[in-house]
Amino acid sequence: MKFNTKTIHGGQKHEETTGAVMPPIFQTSTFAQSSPGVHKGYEYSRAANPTRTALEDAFAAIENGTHGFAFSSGLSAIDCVLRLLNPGDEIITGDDLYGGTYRMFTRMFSKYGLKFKFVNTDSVANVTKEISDATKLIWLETPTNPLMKIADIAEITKAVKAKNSNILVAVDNTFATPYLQRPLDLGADIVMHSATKYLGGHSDLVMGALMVKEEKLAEEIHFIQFAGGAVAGPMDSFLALRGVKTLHIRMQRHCENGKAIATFLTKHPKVGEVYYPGLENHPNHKIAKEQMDDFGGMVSFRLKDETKEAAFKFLENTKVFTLAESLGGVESLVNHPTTMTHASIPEPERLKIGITDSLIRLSVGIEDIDDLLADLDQAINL
Ligand code: P1T
Repeated sequence: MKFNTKTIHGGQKHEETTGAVMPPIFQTSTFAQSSPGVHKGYEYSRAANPTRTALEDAFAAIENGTHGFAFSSGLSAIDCVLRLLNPGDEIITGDDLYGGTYRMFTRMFSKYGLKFKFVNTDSVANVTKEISDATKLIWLETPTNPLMKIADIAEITKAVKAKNSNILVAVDNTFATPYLQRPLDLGADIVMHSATKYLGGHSDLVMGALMVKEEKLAEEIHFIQFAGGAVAGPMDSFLALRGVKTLHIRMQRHCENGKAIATFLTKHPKVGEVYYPGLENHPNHKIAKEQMDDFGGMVSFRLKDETKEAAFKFLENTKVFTLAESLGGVESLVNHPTTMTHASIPEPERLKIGITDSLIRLSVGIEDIDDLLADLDQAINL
């Protein structure tokens, strides 16, 4: 199946008892057994629930995996991956990550003996030179949140596996989605999503996803999902599946609007730096062009007036863009990373990589582009 068919049909079958075309919301915690241990494949909804199964099969299909897993949040999906490791293991990851991911790495898992090395993952050598005997996981975000850096998934995976084929490579594919890039096809072992974002697509749920292609890894992840218990509920699974079915047409418009806005911003006399991998002057544009089918709907930028006051004036005055955390919904959002999504990163770390008070992040929605451009223009010119 082509991608645009997979989003709708991938892993899906009609419900057996009624023929319902869409999977019903099996809002139940438990399932009747005719004799102890004798049941119809479902026992208890933490282990599995039919609505979640339908979603998990769709998740696997769209990332070209064999197994998908739906978690109660993106962070609980990341938490699951880290639980594959043991005290003393090392993780090499990006220096630009979603603030909550950084917080989980540094403040939750460091105290259990995991060691994190943060490098700029837009260079393969930066990653490989940090590999030691203790390295067990490479965690990539690409494009990164919020600076839109690109990591070369295929080259990093090849170089890492050449050093030690047991090191796992995991990719947070939240910003790109499988519409734009498919990390499992590029050699990665695990794909992770905050399904809260583009996969769900309507800002009406919080959910995480993992997709893998290898049986043993799938078994380990299923064990942690079941034993740890951070599962997605039936109602949210239904909503996320409904979202996935339109991923391709939403992404098409997100990309068109994102490109138009990035181009508009680069030409605006009051705008400074613009961060969008589709721009030819983006430092990683070449690899972005090879790795991604288009460039997505996330755009970061700075006003030329780099004061916090100027940024706040803009952020308080957009009318179509809503000032809010999150991204990837049909509606356009604007965010101030230093005070919102990345506030949990200590200031010195943020400043080192350029997450300063002047940085503004847009999640470009699928509204009419004329309204979006007019809104940005009026707020910039205030
Ligand atoms: O919020 P949650 O569903 O738990 O997902 C966490 C997460 C993981 N990875 C990336 C790349 C993310 O962007 C996020 C969540 N990010 C936001 C809420 C945000 O506004 O950036």
